[in-house]
Amino acid sequence: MNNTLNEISKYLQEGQSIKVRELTIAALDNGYDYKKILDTLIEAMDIIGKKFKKNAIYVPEVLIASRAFNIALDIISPLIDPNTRTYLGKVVIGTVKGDLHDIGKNLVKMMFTGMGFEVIDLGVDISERQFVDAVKEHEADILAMSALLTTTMVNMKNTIKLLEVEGLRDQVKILIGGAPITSNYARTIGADYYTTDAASAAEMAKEIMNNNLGT
Ligand code: B1M
Repeated sequence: MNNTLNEISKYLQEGQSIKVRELTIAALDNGYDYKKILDTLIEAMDIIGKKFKKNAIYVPEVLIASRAFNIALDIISPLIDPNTRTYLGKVVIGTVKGDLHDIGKNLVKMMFTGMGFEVIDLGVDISERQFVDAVKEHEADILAMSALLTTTMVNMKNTIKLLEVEGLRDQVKILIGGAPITSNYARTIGADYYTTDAASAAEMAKEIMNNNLGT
């Protein structure tokens, strides 16, 4: 990797969004292919994800790195021809009904985006009907649900039931997470996968798309 790309990577990992913005604009002005810059950004976010997983960095560092990532992405996005843009897959994500916690969900979303997924973020307090309609409308590969309250986790189960009723259950893989969720709970309610953290969620989603995981 050459100097400018190295610097973009370094400043992104440090969460220095002004520097990342300046260098991204300068790189484009100097004729760099936007794909190379995008690869650099994604690789840098991947490093952030790995460090976060190892507890080498914490939530604030991930959030500021993600902000720098998004600022650079906003500069690059208009250059990406929608006809040639390729994604690893499509993810519908949201926090379940009755639950307003979104910090973890946003981290998961950022890791998915960094990994190369197209992410449709429904936000918080998402009903079973909203999840199911979004899966249908966007033909999602993965439905990712987050819950932080013991009182709201049941809405994951209700969403899976509604997917079954609508005949959509076999068309989408379901990944769930959040502080009160366990692998046992995921199994009990018929979700396909569970992960403890945002970086593992993105890695697992990649494996799902590569068909490297059984359910
Ligand atoms: Co709330 N809250 N809160 N709260 N809040 C908790 C969750 C609680 C544990 C605090 C406590 O009592 N010790 C408790 C839940 C108890 C329980 O149900 N067992 C609680 C409560 C009770 C409440 C209210 C009911 C309080 C009240 O009003 N009486 C209320 C509920 C509002 C509602 O949702 N309807 C409430 C409100 C709030 C705030 C609005 C003030 C704020 C949320 C702000 C926001 O999100 N925008 C808030 C906060 C900040 C917390 C704590 C302090 C921090 C949560 C957080 O963001 N953690 C939390 C206590 C705690 O956890 N220490 C607490 C950081 C975040 C990165 O972690 O979201 O766990 P987390 O995400 C992790 C993993 O879980 C995983 O990845 C992330 C790490 O990489 N993950 C996934 C998350 N989603 C995933 C999805 C995946 C995979 C992994 O795949 C799809």
